[in-house]
Amino acid sequence: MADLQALAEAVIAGNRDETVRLTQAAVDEGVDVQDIINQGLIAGMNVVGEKFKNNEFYVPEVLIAARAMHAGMDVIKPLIAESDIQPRGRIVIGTVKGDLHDIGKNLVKMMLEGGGYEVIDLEVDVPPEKFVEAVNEQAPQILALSALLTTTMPAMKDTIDALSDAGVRDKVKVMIGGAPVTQSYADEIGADGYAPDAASAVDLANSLLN
Ligand code: B1M
Repeated sequence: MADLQALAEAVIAGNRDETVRLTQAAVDEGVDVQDIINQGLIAGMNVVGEKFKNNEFYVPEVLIAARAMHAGMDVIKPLIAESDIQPRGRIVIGTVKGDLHDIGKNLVKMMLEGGGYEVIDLEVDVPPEKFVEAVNEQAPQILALSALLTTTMPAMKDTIDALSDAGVRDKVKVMIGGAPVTQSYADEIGADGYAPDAASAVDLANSLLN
């Protein structure tokens, strides 16, 4: 019988081969794809997120677990395409203009994907107008902005202002994060939320959509 608990544990351990094997075994046994995702792959990433928040896991463990999760997702992607499974929501993410740091942003992206979101990554040094364009073209529920430099934090405000100027501010929730960013800065610039780390970003996205 398919062991989704063992699948979740393989993700937590970052064991890519075992994750692929157990995902394929579950598929071969006809386990519902949604169950494989929710009770196996996402369940594992949820535990990884908790461990990261509690400082039991550090960046390398999270990256290795996310790699295993992605390998499992690759097994079931063709099945998702055939089914009517919808992602939890769509998120456009990027590091703001002038800022080239992407390690934290990539972690947030991976955790959001592990949380069941479709994530469109605009990468780094993204000008406000490119974020506006993505909101218009991709219609995400959430725009996620990352900044690692105190000097690029104002680009978060510029991006929110650009959304307002383009008349699309009320079409998307804006969440922000990055080492120098704070909740009070989020309040100051009119962002909808702030998350201090990648695991909290998933909790925040969930609460913004509820
Ligand atoms: Co830069 N850098 N860097 N750097 N760099 C810092 C950030 C710095 C604190 C180092 C220092 O001086 N002590 C400092 C910023 C000072 C400040 O502004 N207060 C700094 C500086 C000054 C610079 C340059 C200006 C250096 C120079 O050229 N003179 C330059 C700027 C380039 C540019 O961006 N235009 C620069 C360049 C670089 C590298 C290219 C060499 C490299 C980046 C490589 C890359 O990202 N691909 C680099 C690195 C690696 C760092 C440090 C060492 C590590 C950053 C990192 O990846 N942390 C950093 C010092 C440090 O932090 N010890 C430093 C790990 C990562 C997992 O954490 O990104 O915080 P973090 O992400 C976390 C949370 O913040 C949160 O979740 C993540 C996971 O928990 N989070 C979000 C992040 N985004 C989020 C979004 C969310 C929610 C949560 O919602 C949307």
